Amino acid sequence: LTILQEISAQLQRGNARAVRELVQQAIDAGVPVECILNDGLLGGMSVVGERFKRTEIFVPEVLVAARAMNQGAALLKPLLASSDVKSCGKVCIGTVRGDLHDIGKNLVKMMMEGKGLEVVDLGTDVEPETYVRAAVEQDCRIICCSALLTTTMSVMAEVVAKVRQAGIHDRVKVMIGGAPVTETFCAQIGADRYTPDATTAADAAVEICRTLAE
Ligand code: B1M
Repeated sequence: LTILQEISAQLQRGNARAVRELVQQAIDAGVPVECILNDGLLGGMSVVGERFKRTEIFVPEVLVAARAMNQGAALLKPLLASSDVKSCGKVCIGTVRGDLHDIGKNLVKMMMEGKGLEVVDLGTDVEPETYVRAAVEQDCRIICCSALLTTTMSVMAEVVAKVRQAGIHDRVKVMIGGAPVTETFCAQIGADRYTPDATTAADAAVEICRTLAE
C-alpha cells in the first residue's frame, strides 16, 4: 500500500491516531498537501459514504471515520493557510437549518482561509436570518451555505430570499454547495454561485471578493 492508500484505509477503520501519524509522515516525506487531502482523506471518506449508503456500516462507524478525517485535516490546515497572504475579504459560512453535516463545510472554510479569506464560521443548523445578520454585523462579502441532505437544500432558497429582502444583495453574494446541490438548482433559486468542491469554492470566493472591491 502507498502511504495515501494507508491513510484512506485507516480512515475507513476510524483509527484517528493512525491517520494522524500517517498524515504527518506524508507531510514529512514531502507528499503534496492536496494529494494527502484528496487521495488520502477524502478518498477514504468517499468509501465510507458508499458503505453507509449500502447500509454495510452505520452512524457510529461514520462518526469515528469523520473524527479521523477532521484530525488528519487539522494537520494540513497550517500548510494550506499561507500567513503571508493579505486578507482579501471576509465571508461567513455555515451548514443550513436542519443539517448537521459539517465535514465539507469545514474543508471549504480551510481552503478559503488558505487563500487569504477571513472566514466567520456559523457552525451547523444555521437559520437563514442568522446568515444575514452575521453578514451585516460582521461586514461579510459572501454568505456560504452548505447542505448535504435533499431535504435541507431548500433552506438555501430562503437564504437568497432573506438577502434580497434585507436589500443587501448588491454587496453580499450567496454561494452554495454540498453533495446534492447542482448548478441547475443554483440557477433555480437565484443564488450567485455554485461550486462542486472546496478548492473551486475558495477560488470563486476570492474572485467574488475582488469583483465587489472594484
Ligand atoms: Co449523513 N447522509 N446523515 N451523516 N452522511 C449523507 C449525506 C447521505 C448521502 C448518506 C446516504 O444515505 N447515502 C444521506 C443523505 C440522503 C439524501 O438527503 N438524499 C445522509 C443521511 C440520510 C443522514 C441522516 C438522515 C441519517 C440518519 O440519521 N438516518 C442523518 C442526518 C443528520 C442531520 O444532518 N440532521 C445523517 C447523519 C450523518 C452523521 C452524523 C453520521 C455524519 C456527519 C458527521 C459530520 O459531518 N460531522 C454523516 C456523514 C459523514 C455522511 C456521509 C457518509 C459523508 C458526508 C461527508 O462528510 N462527505 C454522506 C454520504 C456521502 O456523501 N457519500 C451522508 C465528505 C465531505 C468532504 O464531502 O460534505 O459533500 P461534502 O463536501 C464536499 C462538496 O460537497 C463541497 O466541498 C466539499 C469538499 O470538496 N461542498 C461545498 C460542501 N459544502 C460546500 C459549500 C460550497 C461549495 C462546495 O459553497 C458554499
